[in-house]
Amino acid sequence: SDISTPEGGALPTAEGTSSVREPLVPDLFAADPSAHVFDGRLYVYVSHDQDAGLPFDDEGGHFGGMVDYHLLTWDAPDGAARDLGPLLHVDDVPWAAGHMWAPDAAAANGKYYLFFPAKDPDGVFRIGVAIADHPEGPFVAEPEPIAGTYSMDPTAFADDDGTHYLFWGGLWGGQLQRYRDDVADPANGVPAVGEPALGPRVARLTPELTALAEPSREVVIVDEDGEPLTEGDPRRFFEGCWVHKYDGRYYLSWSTGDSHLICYGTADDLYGPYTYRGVVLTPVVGWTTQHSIVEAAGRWWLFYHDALASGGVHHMRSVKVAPLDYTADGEIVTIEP
Ligand code: FUB
Repeated sequence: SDISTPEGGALPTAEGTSSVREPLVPDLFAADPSAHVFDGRLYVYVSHDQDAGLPFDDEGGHFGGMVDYHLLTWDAPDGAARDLGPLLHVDDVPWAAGHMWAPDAAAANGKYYLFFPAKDPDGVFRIGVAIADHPEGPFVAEPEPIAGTYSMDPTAFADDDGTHYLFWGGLWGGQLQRYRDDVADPANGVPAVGEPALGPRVARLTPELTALAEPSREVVIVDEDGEPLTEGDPRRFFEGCWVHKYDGRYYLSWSTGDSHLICYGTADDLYGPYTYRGVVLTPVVGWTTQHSIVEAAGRWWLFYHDALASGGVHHMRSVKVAPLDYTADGEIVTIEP
C-alpha cells in the first residue's frame, strides 16, 4: 500500500502520537472527514469551512458559507497529506442553493459516488449524489436530490455482499426533528426530555446507488437494558453517523451534538437496534464533533475534526487523525483529542 505514516500531516504511529495532534492539512479549514480506501489508496473527503461572516445560531447559520468539498490523500509512505483541491461546488448542483455540509463517498460499478447534503432554494435540506470515473473526480451531480431523502450528514455503507445502504440525519440545523416516518410537519420538534430520542435513518440503495430501494426506517439505539436512548441523555444521537464492520459485527457511531461526544453502539443486524457500547472520542475544541473510522495500512484509524487551530471558532475546523484500537471484547478504546 502507498498509505503513509505522517509527520506533520502524515498518519501517526500508535506509539508516536503527540499529545496535541496537528491538522492533516494546516492551510485548509476543513471538517467532517469521510475516509475510504479506494484502489489501495487512502482518500479523505472533507467539507470546506469558510467564514462568510454569518451570525451564530442553534440552526448552524454560521456554517452557511460552505459551498464545496475537498479531498485529501497521501502519495508516499511517511509523506504529508495532500489536498487535491475543490470537489463539486454548489453552483454545479442543479437543485442546491447552499450549505454543502458533511459528505461521504462510495465505490461501485467501476465508479465513485459522492453523497452530500445541501439546502434547496426553499431552505430544506436534501441529499444528493454526484458520480465520477475516478476517486478524485470530476464528480457530476445528478439533476435531482435522492427521492425520499431529507435532513443531512449522509453516510454510505457497503456490506460484504456489495449492497450499499445510506444512513443519514441530524438534529436542529440538520432539520431531522421536522420529520416523522419520512413526512415533514412544521409542528414536529425534538421529543420531550425522557421520550425516546430520534435516531438516524437508513435505507438500502439501488445497485446504481442513485436511488433508495426501499422507504427509510429509523435506526433505534438502545441502552444496556434494551431501552431506547432518550432525549436529554448525553449519549443520544444528534448528527454525523458512521457505520463500519469489525469482527463480523456492525458498529454505528455518531455525534451527540450538544454533549459533544462521539459515541458508538453495535448490532448483529445492520438495521439495528444498536446497543450503546461507549465513547469513541471525548469532546474536542469547538461545538461540533465529527468522524469516520477506517481500516488502512494494517490498522484502524479515527478521522475527526476540531477548532483548535482557529482558536475555537466553531465553524473554522481542521481535520485530524488518531489510531483507533479495540479491546479483545471488541470495545473501542476511548480516544482523547
Ligand atoms: O460541517 C457542517 C455540519 O457541522 C455537519 O454537517 C455536521 O455534522 C457538523 O459537523
